[in-house]
Amino acid sequence: RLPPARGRFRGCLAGALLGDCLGATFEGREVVALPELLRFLRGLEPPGPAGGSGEEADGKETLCYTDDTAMARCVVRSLLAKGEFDQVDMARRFAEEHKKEPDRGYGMAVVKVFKKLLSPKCSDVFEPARVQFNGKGSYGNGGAMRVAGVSLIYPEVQDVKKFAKLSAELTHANSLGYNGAILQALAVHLALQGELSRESFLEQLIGHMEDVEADDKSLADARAMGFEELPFSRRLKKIKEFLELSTVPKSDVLLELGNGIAALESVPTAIYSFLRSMKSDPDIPDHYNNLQRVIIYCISLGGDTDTIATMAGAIAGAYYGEEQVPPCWEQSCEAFQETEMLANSLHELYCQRL
Ligand code: R7I
Ligand code: MG
Ligand code: MG
Ligand code: MG
Repeated sequence: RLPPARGRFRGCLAGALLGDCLGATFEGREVVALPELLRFLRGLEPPGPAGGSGEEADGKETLCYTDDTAMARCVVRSLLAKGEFDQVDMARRFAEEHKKEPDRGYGMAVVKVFKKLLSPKCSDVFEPARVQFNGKGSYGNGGAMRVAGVSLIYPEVQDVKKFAKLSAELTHANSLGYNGAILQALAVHLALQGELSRESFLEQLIGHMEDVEADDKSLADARAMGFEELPFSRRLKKIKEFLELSTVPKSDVLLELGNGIAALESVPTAIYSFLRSMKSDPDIPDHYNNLQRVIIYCISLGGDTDTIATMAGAIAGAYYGEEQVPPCWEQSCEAFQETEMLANSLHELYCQRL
């Protein structure tokens, strides 16, 4: 088996960073008007030959990354430092990162987990997550938003599933949270293999998730939350229906897939955004490439824009590679130079494991 090109690893981390930094500008807005979004994006580009006023690049504001990237980098750095998943090391990095920079926009509840993890009395790093929400565990998208690194170090799909779950369980003990992380990790894993059609991409995800969601805890958690059985698999099937239509109104996407802070209302939306953007979109100017189209579409949905765009950006970046990462977008992002080094090291470890 040949390893995927290094440019896919760089594309993945760069796409994730772009989604977070660009999406953060619009996070929590119910409606994002496309003309406003496109105007914002034009502001990141160097002025054209006609409009060069001389105050480009260095006069521009840096777009800060949020908790999504802060935690994604903890995952990556832990995997690189240990050479494999290490629950104690990863948990410590999450907690220390939050302590160092608490104002990155973290989820309201997860902060309690970080505080407990830093206590010397904490002997089981999974325990603080288990007691969240009266013992139900969080179903937020925090496990999924940061998981891409797992797919960039483990070539085997069983490992991707196993360690995506464990990395998520450090903060998200509800299966509706960690199953979202498994789904996102599987999407990055498949994207890394490259030229898959959207049909077979979805078929493979559905096959895996029907198996993942059939376990007792997943069935019980879905029931307890009042959801239908196999809720992620069901949304993947809805995506298949959407992709067969020539146009899908935004309102239908929001109704069926969502744009919320729950993993169930955001991971399938990110996957749909990636798959739909393989084809052009009459509302998005043609000079934007596929990766740009993915991020523009995610942000245009409103809601949890940084997180949906970072997840879709990771998938699209792995699929299209670094060639589609526009330098002017990337250079607008805080600490963008770090992605290249981290991605190169992940690629090296991935190749060693193959
Ligand atoms: O999932 P998490 O890390 O948050 C990630 C989100 C992303 O959008 C980031 O960009 C950032 O803005 O936050 O953090 P959690 O605090 O575990 O979950 C996020 C939110 O989901 C919680 O604050 C709750 O509002 C909600 N939530 C729940 N609400 C009720 N019952 C998660 N689980 C539950 C629950 O069981
Ligand atoms: Mg965020
Ligand atoms: Mg968010
Ligand atoms: Mg580059």
